[in-house]
Amino acid sequence: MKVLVINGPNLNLLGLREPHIYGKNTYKDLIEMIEADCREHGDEVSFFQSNHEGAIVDEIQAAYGVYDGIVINPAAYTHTSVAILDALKAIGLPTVEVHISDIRTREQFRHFSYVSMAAKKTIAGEGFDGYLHALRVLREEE
Ligand code: CA2
Repeated sequence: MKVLVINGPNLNLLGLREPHIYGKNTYKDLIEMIEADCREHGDEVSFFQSNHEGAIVDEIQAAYGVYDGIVINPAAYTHTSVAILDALKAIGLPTVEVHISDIRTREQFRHFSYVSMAAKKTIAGEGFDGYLHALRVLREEE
């Protein structure tokens, strides 16, 4: 499987702030964990992180015909971005949404996700392991 892992705004700061919510491991640790898992399963993985909504839309559009699936943590854009939702719907690739924290038990404004309308599954509250869970869901699709 060829998979693209997209992370949205501020996730490059993982491990540097708010460890009580997002853990103490860094974005680099996250990538290394996913790379090791993909190596083990013979999957090809690419990563994209951006703080810019349009850049994420561009990356999703460019994924069409290149990848078999997408794992996305849209971060704050989860709760605001019809543009990311539309891009995911437009390309139609199997997509799994991941949140490190449990957005269902946090502030009310985090309970709603636009992106979930384009995702075959939403995984929340499993920490970094949620990304590995998402990869398992995509593999089941194959
Ligand atoms: O739980 C998640 O993964 C979120 O997608 C993270 C977003 C938040 O807006 C969503 O509601 C839930 C925030 C990412 C910010 O990441 C930081 C990492 C370290 C320090 C500060 C922020």
